[in-house]
Amino acid sequence: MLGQKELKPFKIAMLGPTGVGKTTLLTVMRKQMNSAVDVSQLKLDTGHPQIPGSAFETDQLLQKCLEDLDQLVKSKGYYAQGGIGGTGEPKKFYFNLSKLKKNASSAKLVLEFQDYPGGWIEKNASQVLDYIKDSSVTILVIDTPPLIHKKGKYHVSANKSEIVQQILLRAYSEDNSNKRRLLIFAPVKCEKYLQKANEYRQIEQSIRSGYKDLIESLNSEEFSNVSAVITPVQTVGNVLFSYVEEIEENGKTIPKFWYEKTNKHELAPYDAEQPLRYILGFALKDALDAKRTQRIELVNWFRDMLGLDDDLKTALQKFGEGCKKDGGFVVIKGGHLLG
Ligand SMILES: Nc1nc2c(ncn2[C@@H]2O[C@H](COP(=O)(O)OP(=O)(O)OP(=O)(O)O)[C@@H](O)[C@H]2O)c(=O)[nH]1
Ligand SMILES: [Mg+2]
Repeated sequence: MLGQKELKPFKIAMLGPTGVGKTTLLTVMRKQMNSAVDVSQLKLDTGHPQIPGSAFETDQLLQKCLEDLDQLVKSKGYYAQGGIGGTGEPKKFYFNLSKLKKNASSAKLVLEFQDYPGGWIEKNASQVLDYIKDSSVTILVIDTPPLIHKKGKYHVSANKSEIVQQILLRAYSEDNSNKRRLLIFAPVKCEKYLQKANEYRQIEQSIRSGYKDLIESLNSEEFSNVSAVITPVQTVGNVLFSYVEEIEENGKTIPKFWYEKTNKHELAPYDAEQPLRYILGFALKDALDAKRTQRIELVNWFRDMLGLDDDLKTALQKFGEGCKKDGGFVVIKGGHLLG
């Protein structure tokens, strides 16, 4: 039924172990996009226009997550408790972008975010590899307090950084298509490190040391098709990392990270739409360059981009230009691949 006019989505894979905040990031990204897109005349809707029920499904899921997240900032007591539960099965979230003030049939760019249980990076790694190979963008979600606190004492265990680096390098080397890729390091739960001027530098330094092998490898000629950026996201706002309780159990130390609430009991994500700005800038640049250099076969969603009217292109471009470039935001490599 989809026939020739099938709208191929632009694919984005989430990456990170269980509990780092992948689903939360998707939830707040959607929440903040609404306010961010107005100025650039873009409209963000949920769902894939050609998959019946996908809008309802994405909406329902995000709404539930939003309610649960709300409870994290609104719960009684000094420390933040609760939040959303783990993802039990793989889920695709669809967002589509169109020009504001156009009818439903006007041009659209469809984004497909692949979410799944974080435990899969160990238990079902081949599936995770396939998701990454198949996507143009990977969002590596990083739990920031374990990355930074006590010089990253709990980084390897909380962020499973060794496994994650192996998976990424494998996926990128095994892919022979040479398509352009964007890797987004997304440190989340980083409110505490963005309160005082210059503390944010710790985030970049810690990522550069915590993912040293990966970043060094990506700098080789083999990966000239890969661009990498850091976009810190204050996922919930008003909840700050406080301290680590080290619980001894069967001779092992299990860390519990405690977060304290500010006196503002509201969900206030900050910069959650930034990854999306980078993604759209990258996607548009890829499509426009492919058109110029006739690399059409590399960009399978590109034919649909061709169908985008000039207004939508301009709106996307404008939105992409809103990418932050300092205050913790860093282009690690491949700046020329970004919009
Ligand atoms: N304090 C604090 N907690 C957060 C933040 N973001 C997420 N959480 C909580 O961390 C827990 C894990 O978040 P999820 O988004 O479910 O993590 P996930 O990566 O999707 O985990 P899996 O689905 O199991 O792979 C939830 O209880 C969230 O409410 C944050 O910014 N601050
Ligand atoms: Mg999840």
